Amino acid sequence: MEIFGILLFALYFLPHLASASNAGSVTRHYEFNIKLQNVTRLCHSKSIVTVNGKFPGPRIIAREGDRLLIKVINHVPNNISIHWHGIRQLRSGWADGPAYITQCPIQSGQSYVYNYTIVGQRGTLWWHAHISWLRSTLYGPLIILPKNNVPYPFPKPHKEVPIIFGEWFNADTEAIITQATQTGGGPNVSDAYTFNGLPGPLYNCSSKDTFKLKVKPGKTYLLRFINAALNDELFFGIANHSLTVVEADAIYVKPFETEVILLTPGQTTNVLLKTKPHHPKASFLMTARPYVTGAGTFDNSTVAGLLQYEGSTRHTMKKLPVFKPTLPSLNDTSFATNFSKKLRSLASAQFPANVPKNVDKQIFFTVGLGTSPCGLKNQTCQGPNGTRFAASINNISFIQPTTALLQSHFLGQSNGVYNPNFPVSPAYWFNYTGTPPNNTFVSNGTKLMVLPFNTSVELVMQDTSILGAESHPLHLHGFNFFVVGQGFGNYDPSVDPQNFNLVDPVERNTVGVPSGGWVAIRFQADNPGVWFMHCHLEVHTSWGLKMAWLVLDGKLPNQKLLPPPADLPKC
Ligand SMILES: *[C@@H]1O[C@H](CO)[C@@H](O)[C@H](O)[C@H]1NC(C)=O
Ligand SMILES: *[C@@H]1O[C@H](CO)[C@@H](O)[C@H](O)[C@H]1NC(C)=O
Ligand SMILES: *[C@@H]1O[C@H](CO)[C@@H](O)[C@H](O)[C@H]1NC(C)=O
Ligand SMILES: *[C@@H]1O[C@H](CO)[C@@H](O)[C@H](O)[C@H]1NC(C)=O
Ligand SMILES: *[C@@H]1O[C@H](CO)[C@@H](O)[C@H](O)[C@H]1NC(C)=O
Ligand SMILES: *[C@@H]1O[C@H](CO)[C@@H](O)[C@H](O)[C@H]1NC(C)=O
Ligand SMILES: *[C@@H]1O[C@H](CO)[C@@H](O)[C@H](O)[C@H]1NC(C)=O
Ligand SMILES: *[C@@H]1O[C@H](CO)[C@@H](O)[C@H](O)[C@H]1NC(C)=O
Ligand SMILES: *[C@@H]1O[C@H](CO)[C@@H](O)[C@H](O)[C@H]1NC(C)=O
Ligand SMILES: *[C@@H]1O[C@H](CO)[C@@H](O)[C@H](O)[C@H]1NC(C)=O
Ligand SMILES: *[C@@H]1O[C@H](CO)[C@@H](O)[C@H](O)[C@H]1NC(C)=O
Ligand SMILES: *[C@@H]1O[C@H](CO)[C@@H](O)[C@H](O)[C@H]1NC(C)=O
Ligand SMILES: [Cu+2]
Repeated sequence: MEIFGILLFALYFLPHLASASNAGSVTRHYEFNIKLQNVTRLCHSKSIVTVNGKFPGPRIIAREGDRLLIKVINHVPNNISIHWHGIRQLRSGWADGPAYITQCPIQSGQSYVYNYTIVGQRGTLWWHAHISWLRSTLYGPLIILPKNNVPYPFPKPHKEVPIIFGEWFNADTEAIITQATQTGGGPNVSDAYTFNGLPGPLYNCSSKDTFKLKVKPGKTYLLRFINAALNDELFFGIANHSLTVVEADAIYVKPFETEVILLTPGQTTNVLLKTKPHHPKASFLMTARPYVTGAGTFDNSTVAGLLQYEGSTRHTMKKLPVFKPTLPSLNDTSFATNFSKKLRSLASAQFPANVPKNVDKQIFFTVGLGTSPCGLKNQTCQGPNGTRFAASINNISFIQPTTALLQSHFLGQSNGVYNPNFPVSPAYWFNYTGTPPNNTFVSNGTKLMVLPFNTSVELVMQDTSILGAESHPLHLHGFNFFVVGQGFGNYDPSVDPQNFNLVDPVERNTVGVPSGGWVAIRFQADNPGVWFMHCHLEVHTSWGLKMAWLVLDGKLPNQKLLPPPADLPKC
């Protein structure tokens, strides 16, 4: 059974899969040893936090319906927690992973077994650290194959290849976010982007670290893309080859062809790549570079990998011409808009789009940047006009508690930990995408939005231009949602809902709030627990662009959060 024959590490996990191929749902055991490892890129060697010494981390491969038991053992000085990005975690919120939301961190020398079942999901997801900026090196694919003998709703690919985008920093990312928190300014940007940990030939001292996709002519490959970059949305393309998008965030979509894809951090997508019918006398670069809407400095570099047709000898390959793809310009918002409009649920009998048709609770969030006072006596900070950068939802910049929210809720000890009064709309109206208000200060707190079990929610997220309009990829834990509408300027509740798509909207877990615009989503709050929602640009999360939902238990026994596992870490 050769599924991931092309890439490194494949053999390591194939036995797990093979052992399950005849049975129904199985339990799969993994051990994640969190270790330091010296890794060199761009001629800079540094000690990074890894899983089992691998960078990027190992793949988890499972089937829909399987139970996963992943024992995470912390051998490093840092506190650790791991999030299984996009997994629904039905009634198993204790295994979701965000530090101080669903669990206290796994401290040095401790371990914790993440225990959950994959229900009704198949496709490409991923796992990553969910504490501070450690996900810069702690990440890897989480691949969910359909149940045995259930085919894909597209032709069976010849091979499947995960391609995970990352961001490489020569400096220690923990030092970078610590420094930014102290100064109040923007954190230093990365030195390179990577494909499967490799920056490629367009960077100095990096040609030997190039991702190569070796293909045969006349075949179809399933490429499983993941954007694990810390702070950047990325365009991607392959020279002279078009891509057919078939899935987004582990949900099948109506196939469409495109030269370029755009992924925000946190998003995943599966595409089919049809190779040329005959051996071309050329090699082809695949590249990725950022889509940027904000005003700050950013890493404007380009990662490249090679698409090589097998059979050419090393000697002839050297002489072949190499073609480069053309990517949209760094600020191409019209590409971003058109691309997101092409994404539609398959909405078939087998894979229906169960969009909530009636809305129990309508919610309006403003999302964006602002400032907070420097707070250092007689000093100025490095944010705008001597302030600190901050970010907020409905003007509330989230303050991380010192104990886990889910635990304090479950034990009835939420007093002094959080307030259950997150506002359903901003305190006052202003022209969200117009001239910024004079006062850019945000307020702060640890507030939760409480939802009775099975509430159907419509949430409009409105970008603000307080420090300049900017696209924010919002990620919701514990649920998928349907993206029913989007637009530019201020959302108009009397006009815009008429254009909502309730038939085949894309279903996903991370959506870009358009720069200077809004997006409307719907979801059914059918999963009891505390669920984090945050911008997946790590810098904005650090500045407070995050909040949490508390979904209460339902009446029936199977509508209640299960009790915490015995080894749940303590603060
Ligand atoms: C990493 O490199 C440093 C300095 O060369 C060395 O002291 C350390 O033992 C290395 N760590 C590992 C895990 O190899
Ligand atoms: C995993 O969770 C399930 C459901 O709560 C429980 O029955 C099972 O005992 C757990 N397994 C382990 C190894 O903790
Ligand atoms: C960030 O960049 C500045 C300017 O290049 C440098 O002085 C500083 O040391 C960097 N910070 C970290 C944590 O690497
Ligand atoms: C790459 O190296 C060349 C020559 O050493 C230097 O001029 C150039 O600035 C370097 N580029 C980057 C991005 O570091
Ligand atoms: C990236 O930014 C640097 C510094 O602002 C600039 O010199 C360089 O031309 C830019 N490169 C690209 C490819 O835009
Ligand atoms: C995008 O960037 C180009 C080149 O830097 C600039 O000329 C153009 O005005 C920008 N477009 C937008 C919409 O900001
Ligand atoms: C702050 O500055 C004021 C006026 O310049 C000075 O009187 C005061 O002592 C300073 N306070 C501290 C803590 O340095
Ligand atoms: C900073 O101060 C300038 C000049 O007073 C003002 O125009 C600008 O809006 C201020 N920016 C912020 C973010 O407060
Ligand atoms: C908001 O500001 C924009 C940009 O200045 C302007 O075009 C728009 O008319 C304003 N909207 C309202 C409702 O004032
Ligand atoms: C902002 O400040 C300017 C100049 O001080 C003033 O003219 C304007 O009315 C203020 N705007 C608001 C919304 O307070
Ligand atoms: C929260 O807001 C209060 C009141 O404005 C302020 O004193 C405090 O510094 C803020 N805390 C943080 C972490 O920004
Ligand atoms: C790890 O987390 C615990 C519990 O929140 C905290 O007390 C401790 O200071 C943290 N340690 C480190 C190294 O961050
Ligand atoms: Cu953001």
